Amino acid sequence: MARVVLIRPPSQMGDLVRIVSAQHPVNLLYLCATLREHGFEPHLIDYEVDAYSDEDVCRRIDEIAPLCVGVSCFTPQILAGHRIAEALRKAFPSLPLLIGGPHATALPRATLEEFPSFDAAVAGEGEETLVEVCSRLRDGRDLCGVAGTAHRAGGRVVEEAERPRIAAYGDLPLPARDLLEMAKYPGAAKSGAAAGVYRTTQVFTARGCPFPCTFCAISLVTTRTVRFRGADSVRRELGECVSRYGIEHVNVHDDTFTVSAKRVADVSRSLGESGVTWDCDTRVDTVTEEMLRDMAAHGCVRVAFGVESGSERMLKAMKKNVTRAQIRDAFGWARKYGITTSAYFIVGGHPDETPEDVDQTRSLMHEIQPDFANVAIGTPYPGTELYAQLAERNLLLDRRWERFMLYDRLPAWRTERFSPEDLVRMQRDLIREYFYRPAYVWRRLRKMRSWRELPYWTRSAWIGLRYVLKGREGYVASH
Ligand code: B12
Ligand code: SF4
Repeated sequence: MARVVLIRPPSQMGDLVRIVSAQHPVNLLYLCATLREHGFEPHLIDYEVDAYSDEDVCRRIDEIAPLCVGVSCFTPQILAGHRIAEALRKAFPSLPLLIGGPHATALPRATLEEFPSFDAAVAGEGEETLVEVCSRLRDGRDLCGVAGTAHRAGGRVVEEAERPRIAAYGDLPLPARDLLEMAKYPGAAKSGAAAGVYRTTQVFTARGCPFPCTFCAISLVTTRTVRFRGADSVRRELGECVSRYGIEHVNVHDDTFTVSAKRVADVSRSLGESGVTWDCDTRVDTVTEEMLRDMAAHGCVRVAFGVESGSERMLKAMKKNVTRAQIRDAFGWARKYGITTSAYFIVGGHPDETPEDVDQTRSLMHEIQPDFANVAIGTPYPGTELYAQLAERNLLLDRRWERFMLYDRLPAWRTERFSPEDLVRMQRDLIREYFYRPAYVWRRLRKMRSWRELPYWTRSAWIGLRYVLKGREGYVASH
């Protein structure tokens, strides 16, 4: 049986990775399950949990002797991903090397032009494309005509037609969690949930988000058409997670979980019946008080809302199109039913943001008092409207992709009013002012679900403090 290796490169999150801990690479587990269903033997190498070295990857590939190797990269991981490809190219000159993920989706041709060790890029959802690519390679054929790819032919890069999204997404096999060494994932967290405490996995019950937020790269892969999985398939996955892997907590990873009220009721019930606690990400304008009450009754312990800004002018400009009143309501309702609240904020999410807009974000943050506030620097991921806006105004300073992080790097862009250093300083000031107050610390301690969480929160406070203090010196000089 032909073997195929998929690799997740090392995390680029530096110290902060110790706050969030490694999540299961569910995207790759879907690819592995689909390969298996089509007669291939998938192998997963995860350098978020294993220590990376060129020697290690070459040794493992030598042992497995695969038909091809695929590397999965977010934009800031692309250099780390290419380093892997370079090492493999040197050691195995004729081994086909593929790249996939959000960066290759946005820039399939440019990725191959910039990173010569890759033979082909897969754009968009990868399940069907990867099977077709591997079948061609197994049969000794080239990739001409394989929709959803860019590849090299006759010394040129050829970009094929887009592949339509997977219509029967609900029919995909369940993610191949059996390929994970579970002990290496001690219980992943999302912001505001303790890592390493509850055995956790991530479950998608739908793909796609219909909203047009200018800074968001999500719909590039999963599209703006929402596709829901059948309730049976979700129940089967939850059952397997609990009975086979002892999962206690689920991060529901749908792009906007509450996009359909009826659906939320069905899925919440399935989650509740499976006995896990769970959390989700969503928007403030797609929840109601009753919905949040029912979610809490079925084990939802945390909701993260994309708040983004306290300035309604910015919320419009970023096409988030929610109001401060909706934000206040959503946080009030969630709190009323005992749900831990997380809020995602952005500084520099639009090129015209002003210091006054940032002040409004600060005041809203202190007004709604989320249990956890996540402040990101608006990052122009390729393919987003934000990227196009900054490029058009000549505000992209360079393309050092490793800097395209929401945290911990000096941005490779600026906005009309803010330099890269300003963006870093404002981000860190907002974080410091919000978290490092006695009232917040006291509330955090009171809201712990178990004393087992204490070491996690202590570690987070320490890592967070180091992070904001680095900011006061300017920015992260090492990057
Ligand atoms: C879960 C998640 C994480 C997890 C890690 C998940 C993982 N698998 O490694 C955590 C929380 C750690 C994380 C961190 C970050 N994330 Co994140 N994350 C997500 C999230 C919510 C879901 C990922 C997912 O499973 N998607 C669903 C599947 C279907 O899509 P997919 O991942 O793109 O995979 C499909 C295809 O791309 C393709 N594919 C992927 N890899 C490969 C490889 C090969 C060989 C092939 C053939 C195909 C292929 O097939 C897959 C299945 O169809 C997405 C949002 C989203 N909905 O995608 C953001 C998202 C991927 N994250 C994003 C970002 C920016 C980050 C960070 C850089 C943020 C930061 N801190 O600065 C960090 C980077 C961390 C690092 N490792 O260095 C961006 C990526 C944009 C970009 N161009 O890079 C996204 C799209 C969200 C956004 N803000 O717009 N993330
Ligand atoms: S930020 Fe949230 S609501 Fe907006 S497009 Fe992305 S996933 Fe959808």
